[in-house]
Amino acid sequence: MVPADAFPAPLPRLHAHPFSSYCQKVLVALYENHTPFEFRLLETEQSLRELETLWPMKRFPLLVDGDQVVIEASCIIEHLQLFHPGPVELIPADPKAALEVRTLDRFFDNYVSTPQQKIVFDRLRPEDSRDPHGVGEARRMLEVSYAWLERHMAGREWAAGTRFTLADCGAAPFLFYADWTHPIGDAYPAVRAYRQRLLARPSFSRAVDEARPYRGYFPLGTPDRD
Ligand SMILES: N[C@@H](CCC(=O)N[C@@H](CS)C(=O)NCC(=O)O)C(=O)O
Repeated sequence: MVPADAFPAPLPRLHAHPFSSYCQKVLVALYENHTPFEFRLLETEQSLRELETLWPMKRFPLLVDGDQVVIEASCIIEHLQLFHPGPVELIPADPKAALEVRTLDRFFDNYVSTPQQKIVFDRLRPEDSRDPHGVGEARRMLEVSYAWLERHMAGREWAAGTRFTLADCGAAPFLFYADWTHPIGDAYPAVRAYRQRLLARPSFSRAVDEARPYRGYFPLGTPDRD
């Protein structure tokens, strides 16, 4: 008789890069719950071809778990909670509380990360293909987002209240890079304090440290801090 655990299931495999904000969002979730996983570093041509075979959009992170291929950072975190739950419940069981968490998760993806990436990707374009109008719009959107978040964070520790959730997993890398891209000014003390709390969280602090060797990749120039 072969014991049931003689052939343990393979670990979920994360195709990712440590410097990518969306990958850090998932890494924070994995580190919060000390979830074992295999890291497939997207660096070589072969690793990028492998990604394209799994997901023709070639966007990352991507999780392979058994026969499931899971795309999108938020969905990967939802998947981890369903199939590899740990002590930190990143999406609350209560549906109304979960809706608030998912709403804030959308806020950080769409209104912090998207304009931040617009500015960074514009800098990577050839100079004669840049889009100053779009970059101006992205900077204005970030200002509006900081102002909204300043009011939202008043009296809160984490984005959805007293517990660290999915929303904070994204907020951590997105505010980290947003501040490098379009500084969070003195007019937003609650947002700055929240960013500092996120940086002090062991899960995110680990992700930041693992990404340090790649800081030269940041096309706007890396500030001498964080
Ligand atoms: N909506 C995706 C966005 C992922 C994303 O934009 N990833 C970036 C890295 S941070 C990427 O794949 N960049 C490669 C590219 O744009 O080709 C998610 O939530 O996971």
